[in-house]
Amino acid sequence: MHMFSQEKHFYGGHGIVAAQVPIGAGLAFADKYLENGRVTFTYFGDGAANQGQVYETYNMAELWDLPVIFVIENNQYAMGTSTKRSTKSPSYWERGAAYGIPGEEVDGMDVLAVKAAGEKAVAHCRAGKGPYILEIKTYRYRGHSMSDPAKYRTREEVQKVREERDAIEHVRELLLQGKHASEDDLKAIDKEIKEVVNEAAEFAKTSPEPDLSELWTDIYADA
Ligand SMILES: Cc1ncc(C[n+]2csc(CCOP(=O)(O)OP(=O)(O)O)c2C)c(N)n1
Ligand SMILES: [Mg+2]
Repeated sequence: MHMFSQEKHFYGGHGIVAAQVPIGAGLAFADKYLENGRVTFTYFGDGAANQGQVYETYNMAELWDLPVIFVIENNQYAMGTSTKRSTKSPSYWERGAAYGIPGEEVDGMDVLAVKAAGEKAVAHCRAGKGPYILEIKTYRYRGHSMSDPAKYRTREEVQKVREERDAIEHVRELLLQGKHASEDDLKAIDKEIKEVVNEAAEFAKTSPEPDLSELWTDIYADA
């Protein structure tokens, strides 16, 4: 199940790993054509970054100077293996060089670094210079799904990242040290977020199942 909101220009996720990359470039193509000044962010993982369609997209995006930012969320793991076992070149953003697309590595655990890199990439696109790649270095705490025993790493590794590099803990420290917020303010935010999530979960659980006829909505087939 994926979220989608045309009104908010949020075009969802896709069940096919990396399929969102050419779709993101397509949206950027439309924006360029319509001259509306918009920039598209298209997000994908380290696993997805080894899919062929990513590189077909890079070629076209750079050829047509599309206003698209490719955000690689490198959390070090794909479905059941680590980047170390699956990937020859450890630096994903550098692959843009083959197509003339600039990019950089960003500390994904540092909110201010991510903000600054995002702004730089948007300015690049808005200046008509074409696509940009941001490789966001982060970490995946949980397995791929309920059935992932995560045998590809140790518990100690996960614990160490939680203790030393956690992104939320980092922003918490920045806010407290800079006196932008008190412990109580942060507790109130936590409480509010829990309420929003609980309400959304309750809404999903209590909503009626779609009618069976919906199975055919927006499905087309040639006989
Ligand atoms: C084309 C395709 N192959 C395989 C899968 C199964 N699959 C779902 S997620 C996933 C791994 C994705 O890893 P990554 O891109 O690193 O994303 P992460 O879950 O770490 O954010 C795979 C192989 C799929 N959905 N689509
Ligand atoms: Mg990953």
